[in-house]
Amino acid sequence: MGFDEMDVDTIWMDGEFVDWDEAQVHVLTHGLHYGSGVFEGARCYETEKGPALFRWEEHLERLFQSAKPYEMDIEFTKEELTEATKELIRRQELPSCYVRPIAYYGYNSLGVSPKDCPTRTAIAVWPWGAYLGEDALENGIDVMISSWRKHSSSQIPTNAKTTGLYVNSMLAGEEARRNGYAEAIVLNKEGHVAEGPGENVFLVRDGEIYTPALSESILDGITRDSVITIAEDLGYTVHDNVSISRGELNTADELFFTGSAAEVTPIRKVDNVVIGDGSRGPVTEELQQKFFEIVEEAPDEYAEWFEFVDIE
Ligand code: PPE
Repeated sequence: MGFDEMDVDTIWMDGEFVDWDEAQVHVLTHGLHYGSGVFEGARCYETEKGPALFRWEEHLERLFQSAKPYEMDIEFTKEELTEATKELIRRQELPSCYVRPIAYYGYNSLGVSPKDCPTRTAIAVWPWGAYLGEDALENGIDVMISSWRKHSSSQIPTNAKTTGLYVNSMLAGEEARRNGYAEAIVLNKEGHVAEGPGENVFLVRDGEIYTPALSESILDGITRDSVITIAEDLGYTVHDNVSISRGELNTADELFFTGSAAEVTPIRKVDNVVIGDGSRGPVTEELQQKFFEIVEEAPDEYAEWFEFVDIE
């Protein structure tokens, strides 16, 4: 995201709509020093029925669940956060955008214990195109297996979307890009395939679909869940409770990433190994097309996935 290309001037902070330039925190903010924030990333799509937040309920639910292990009390209700988000989208007149809610321990006393630190909450929205580039959606990307392992869920709750976790994602992603790859795949402590730095990973073999189990120290991705549902609705068998070994990536017919930002992105190479025929595979293409058709049409069949912004 380049901040200069943004056409956004308002951010919601702790109940107020503030100017972009005023949306600041104190340098002794707890979350800055210790990574004690939880956040979400969702998309608002320009559907044929108007702008709509995609799977917003699930994103809000995960935000509140993420706060739990950190004993963080988000001082706003889901309804208030929903209204704030819709109002931000209306005010900036954005037909489609990315939505980033965050809750974090703010400034009071410093020290690892967040005692007496207020929980602060903010929401920003901005236009965000294809996460890994338009070309990536069609032609796929080259990824490397990171030399960094993902933290284990016995070390930190990996199913909570916590800001501090993302230094691991940063290390893995930057290592990949330094080496000429678009993105990384990160193995977990056991050496099984976990996920990307900001994506879940799927494998297609002999017409069936596989994705690592939630017990593999991954984020319970909402796009992962959407794609599983779409695949099953299309008649595919999906194995979402399995371990996947590194070697299985090489021999897969197809691989792809999912994520709110990444949507459905094909993977054409892992390290230097060509996956399938080295382009977007037919199953990936079918799922991707269906995914984009759904977010474009907001069909009745998937009505519960959409929260309309109600622009006048
Ligand atoms: N794993 C990780 C580690 C992750 O960060 C994401 C989302 C996913 C899986 C997919 O989850 P979901 O979005 O619910 O399908 N990554 C977000 C952050 C991207 C960023 O660069 O920041 C996202 O896609 O919004």
